[in-house]
Amino acid sequence: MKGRGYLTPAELFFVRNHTSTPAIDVDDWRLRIHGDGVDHDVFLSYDDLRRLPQETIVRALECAGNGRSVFADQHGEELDETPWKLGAIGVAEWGGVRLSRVLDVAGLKPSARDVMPVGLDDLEVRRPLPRAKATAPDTLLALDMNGEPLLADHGFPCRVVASGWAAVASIKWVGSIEVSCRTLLSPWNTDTYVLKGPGFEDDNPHGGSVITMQKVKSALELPWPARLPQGEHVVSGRAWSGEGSIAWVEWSDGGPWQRATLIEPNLPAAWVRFQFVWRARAGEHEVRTRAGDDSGAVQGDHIGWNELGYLYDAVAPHPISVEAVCGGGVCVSQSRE
Ligand SMILES: Nc1nc2c(c(=O)[nH]1)N[C@H]1C(S)=C(S)[C@@H](COP(=O)(O)O)O[C@H]1N2
Ligand SMILES: [Mo]
Repeated sequence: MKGRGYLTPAELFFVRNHTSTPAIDVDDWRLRIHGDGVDHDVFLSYDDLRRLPQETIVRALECAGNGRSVFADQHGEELDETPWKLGAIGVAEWGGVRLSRVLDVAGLKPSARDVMPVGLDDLEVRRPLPRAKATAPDTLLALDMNGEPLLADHGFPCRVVASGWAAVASIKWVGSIEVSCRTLLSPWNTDTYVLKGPGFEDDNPHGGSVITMQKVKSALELPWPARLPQGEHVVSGRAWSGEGSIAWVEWSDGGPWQRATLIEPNLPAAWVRFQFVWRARAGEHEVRTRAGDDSGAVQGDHIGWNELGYLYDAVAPHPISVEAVCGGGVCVSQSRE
């Protein structure tokens, strides 16, 4: 994303599929809304959705497993799930219809409790949203990403965008939505996408604590590990926080924490770009960043263990090896600084 502007281009946006991307013929596709939480079943076509009032919102989507490999390293463990560094996040402008409007077409009952969008991929990936989240003004059934129809990998013809929540709640390739007056469960809010381990409250019948909101995080826009020539560098990065916005970012190469400069825009539930000047001396370094958001949440140095390695929000030591610059047969070494 370095130098790429504020929004993540659709073709560079991370892709996370539990199975493969389904091929959907939009002319045959219908969105079915059903269950005891609505007055009647409805089937909506793509054109029906396009005819409902459209909105656009700029929002981040981040996988709950983002940072897992840093988490595993800090705990000295190996984890089987996807070993993300910090790239499983992107920010896009999403266009589409509020999910609440679509539910209203079917007559959402006051007694409705849970809303479960179901994907058309072969595992039927699905995850229930409590009514309050499903009907929040910024929960969208998105048709467009950055002004263009969704790409197949990102959920064409339509996907949920559940702002601020782990992106598993943002179901792609939605084919049906079940609305129920009872609690709905799926493997993706019982077996996985749940914090399991010592110290987690059990708020789910299978144990553990169901993941909803994302945390405060920051990352450098550098390869992992990075190599840089010795000298002054403008180092850039991005920081983000669930539904909040970022108040400040600091960095350190082992010395005292120093403020980084934030670069507008700084939208809530999206991210902010930051930069700082680093005088890189030859040798092996770890550069750390930490951010704080408008609710007062701050990135710490460490997080406790959870079995599936979710929601790593502690500081990530970014390995950078700095090479001495040689000219005319003379290498400028650290002592010449
Ligand atoms: N139908 C369906 N929706 C899905 C998934 C999936 O496998 N199938 N993966 C989820 C997960 S775990 C994430 S992180 C996001 C990734 O969205 P993206 O691939 O557009 O970045 O989609 C979510 N929605
Ligand atoms: Mo994910």
